[in-house]
Amino acid sequence: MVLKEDVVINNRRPLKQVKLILPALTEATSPYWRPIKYSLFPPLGLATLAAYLDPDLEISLQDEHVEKLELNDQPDLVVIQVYITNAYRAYQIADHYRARGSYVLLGGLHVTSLPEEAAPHADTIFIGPGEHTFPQFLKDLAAGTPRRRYESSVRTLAGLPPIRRDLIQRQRYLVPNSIVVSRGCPHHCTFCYKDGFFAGGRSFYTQVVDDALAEIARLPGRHLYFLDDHLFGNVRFARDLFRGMKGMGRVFQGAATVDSILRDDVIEEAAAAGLRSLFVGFETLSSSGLEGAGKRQNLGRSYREVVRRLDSLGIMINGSFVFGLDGDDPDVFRRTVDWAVEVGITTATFHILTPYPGTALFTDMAAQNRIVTRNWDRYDTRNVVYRPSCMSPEELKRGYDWAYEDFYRWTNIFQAAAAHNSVKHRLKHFFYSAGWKKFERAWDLVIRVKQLSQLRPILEAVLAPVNPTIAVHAPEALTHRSLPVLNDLNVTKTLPAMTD
Ligand code: B12
Ligand code: SF4
Repeated sequence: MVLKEDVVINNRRPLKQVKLILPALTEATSPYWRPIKYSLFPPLGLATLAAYLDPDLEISLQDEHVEKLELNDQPDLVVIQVYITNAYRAYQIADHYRARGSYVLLGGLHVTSLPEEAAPHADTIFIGPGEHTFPQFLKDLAAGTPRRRYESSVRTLAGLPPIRRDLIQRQRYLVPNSIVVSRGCPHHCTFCYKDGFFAGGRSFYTQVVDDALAEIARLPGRHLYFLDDHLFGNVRFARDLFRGMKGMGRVFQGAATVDSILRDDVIEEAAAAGLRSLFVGFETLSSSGLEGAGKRQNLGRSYREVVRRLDSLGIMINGSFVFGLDGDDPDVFRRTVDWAVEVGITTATFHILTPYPGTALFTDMAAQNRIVTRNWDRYDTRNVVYRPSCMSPEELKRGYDWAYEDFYRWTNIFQAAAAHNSVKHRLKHFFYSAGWKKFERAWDLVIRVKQLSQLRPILEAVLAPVNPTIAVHAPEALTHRSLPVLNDLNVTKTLPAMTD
């Protein structure tokens, strides 16, 4: 750790105030602004970096998704996280602070993809994960020799200092307990950010199991959300993690691949440890689409068997689907939605294929002259930024909008919920799916009156086990404190069903 008295910025300003900023991905004025979506997770990456700073410094962490940024201050060091769709906003904030004499750092996914674009807006840029480069920068800064550019090559999570969760305003998020116990993924899908981001070193590595368990133990409450790209990516790690979590009384959500659900009994271990909902990358029902996307781990696997297995363990499914892969025709939307409803997928996340700079997909599309815009604000997987092979861009956009609308129609929510064998699973499916998409105005209200944390017990209750042999105590999770908010949501009458 670097102590504050060692550090002098630009050879003139002593380092006293540090500000970490996550600029908004989508502005609140945009038609796509969904307050609940942007109030789910706190800025974990920045809280991870903050752990390397001297705790005696004045440190603030601001997330523009949940608060208005205070821009009239003059911090000595500004650390900004750049994703593709907040890049222009991030550059604006960076320019603002540099004009005020702050030393500005830019890092994250987009800076790693396009360092030359980011560099003019920063004093120093960072390529790749920051766990090694950021502390190195702090040392160099203390020595008066900070570099313009740092590239990550050392890849380990060993000895990671505890994340500065105290800087996170927990009450502003529905899921303050987000956690990542690994980085990257063992697979190589051509549209994914990960090969580009982790170039120059290992692209999949995990924490030591005991460190991960200690991090979990530090988190208050019961609900956790693992943001790892692939929670089951290392079988031995996953198995040990879930065995260690058994008996902790946690309920959790995470993400994993199709093959890892079918492969062995890790999924049973996860369910026994408290896994209640899983994000699964089905992406497409077409095997040529899978081949084109380099998604070999899905090829030849029975998606129905994946659903059956998760269903039998009472695990809800958030299915991820991509539209616009080469070979997709205008029929793809109906086929996909029909299948998802028929098998009982709980929630679906649809994406328009998006070639992120730095991916193999982007390189191929650019070589074929198929990229139609480089306005990064449009790279949000809701807009068509390339020329699809078997339909027009307008058909793709219309089909994508239709898929969301159709999947979340009441009749389809009922039908998909009815696909489960157990009555309790049907009810949970219904509440989770309807709650996520059908009560938007109620979510807005709860966020506006800053009562989001009151809804956490309800989320935990909906995530209670379907199979009573998997022991956790959901009914107690629903306290009287939740009730005023539930009245606003107009679901009070239905509560007993959620916790039966
Ligand atoms: C949480 C999350 C969100 C949250 C984001 C807000 C938040 N609070 O972070 C929400 C739900 C809002 C979200 C939305 C979307 N997301 Co998202 N999300 C994630 C997720 C699952 C986890 C992020 C995380 O916490 N990672 C863990 C931390 C430790 O890592 P990190 O944040 O990357 O930070 C590290 C480094 O990047 C680096 N670093 C970062 N900043 C800086 C700055 C400096 C100075 C330094 C030194 C280092 C540094 O150091 C940190 C420690 O190593 C990632 C997947 C992933 N595994 O990262 C996808 C991911 C970031 N999302 C992605 C996408 C595509 C989206 C959506 C477009 C999807 C959609 N259609 O809805 C939307 C964006 C909407 C929009 N309008 O743009 C893509 C990004 C692609 C890209 N090239 O930008 C990812 C990578 C998923 C994927 N596999 O494709 N997302
Ligand atoms: S499985 Fe998921 S995280 Fe892994 S490379 Fe493919 S898209 Fe990326």
